[in-house]
Amino acid sequence: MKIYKALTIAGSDNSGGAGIQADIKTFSAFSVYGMSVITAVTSQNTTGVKDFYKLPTEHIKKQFETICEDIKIDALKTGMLVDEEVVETVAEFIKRYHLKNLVIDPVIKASKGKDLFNKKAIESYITRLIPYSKIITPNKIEAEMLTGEKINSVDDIKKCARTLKSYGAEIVIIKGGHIDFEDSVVIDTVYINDKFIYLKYPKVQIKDTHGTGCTFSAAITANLAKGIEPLKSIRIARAYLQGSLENALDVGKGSVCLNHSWTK
Ligand code: PXL
Repeated sequence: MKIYKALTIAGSDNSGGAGIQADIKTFSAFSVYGMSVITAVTSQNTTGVKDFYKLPTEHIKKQFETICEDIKIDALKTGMLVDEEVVETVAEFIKRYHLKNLVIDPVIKASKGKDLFNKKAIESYITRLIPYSKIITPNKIEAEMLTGEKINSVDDIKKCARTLKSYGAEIVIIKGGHIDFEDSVVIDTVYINDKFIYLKYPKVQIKDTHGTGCTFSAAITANLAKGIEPLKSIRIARAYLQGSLENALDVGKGSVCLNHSWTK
């Protein structure tokens, strides 16, 4: 049996809802062998992020190098990259090892009390990393921060997607979770081959959650790793995310956690 291998470069969420932990659980749900390069370690639970510690860039490089020297990576994704040094490190490794199938989840927003990103890194994303990406998956805020544009209408979303594509991304997905088209649905906009495709799902009425962006991008990455074509990978990933939201788990006192194993 062929083993498909995927790598996540992201932060650790010790409470298991987002970041590295969500990514690895998702890779496993698709029977893809998961690996990690940890950029930072957060201290958090379902009520919020209390603190985070960035690992020294040299150590992040060593994690990356040891994997690349040994194992063929079929697809990879990025999450919380913290600062421009890490963004540039990822770009260097992608170039050096000719890595393919990069999914960028540009985790930029400040999350419950702690900034997960340094604004200087935005420029590095645009000039160094996005040119290597197959798919980029920003939410509204991230798309606005990366483009300097505002999203208030469907036309704004299209304009923003075109700008992100002009940075070198092959496929752009602007997630609809923070955009209110209609009360009862979430619409993700996929810009692919100069066409706009809309993925429409009923809004799941649950308490606050986190890790949805990590899970969605990890599911896309897992399917790309298996050699599934991008649009199909995106559709499979979105259906999987919906199931993990509909079967969410009340693990702690705060936000609910996605159920990564709901398909089993
Ligand atoms: O969902 C964004 C995110 C990504 N990565 C880590 C996080 C969070 C949000 O809290 O903690 C490690």
